[in-house]
Amino acid sequence: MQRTLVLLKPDCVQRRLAGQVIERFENKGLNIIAMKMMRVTPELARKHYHEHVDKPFYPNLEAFITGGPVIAMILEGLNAIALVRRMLGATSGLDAMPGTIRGDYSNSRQMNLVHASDGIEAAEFEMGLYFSDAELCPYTPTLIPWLQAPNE
Ligand code: FUP
Repeated sequence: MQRTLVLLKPDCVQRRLAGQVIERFENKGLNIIAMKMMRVTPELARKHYHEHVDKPFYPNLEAFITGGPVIAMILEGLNAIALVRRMLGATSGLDAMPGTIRGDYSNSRQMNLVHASDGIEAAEFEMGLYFSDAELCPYTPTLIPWLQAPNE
């Protein structure tokens, strides 16, 4: 089992797509173990996007991510980090395959609706940025035996 940090970005909230996106994660069998609506501050944006802070597109990215509420979640599941990234699709909605979240709903590189951690280290770092341990509500879902056979 893995955990990953997912953000429904301001465009996702403003376009009323949060329910449809969350439904996709639930349908796949992922477990929501933390969720909250919040505003990303410029300080948090700089920490989250520390790899991009010096890039020319960063000021626009910061204005976008701080420009409206986001919904932050921690999703848990089998191979969840790579799985959620595949469900999102390529970074730009113009390149993402149909059937992926970005491919189905986004036409933009910046307004690509959803963020998800891209590796184990990033997931640990980002979960710590957005949530305290006390905000996590892990539980054992009753459908676990119906998601994967015991010998897989
Ligand atoms: P991803 O891991 O798919 O979220 O994408 P990246 O880490 O490459 O980029 C982080 C965010 O910066 C993405 F959500 C999109 C945004 N971005 C731009 O706005 N312009 C660019 O030229 C590249 C990335």
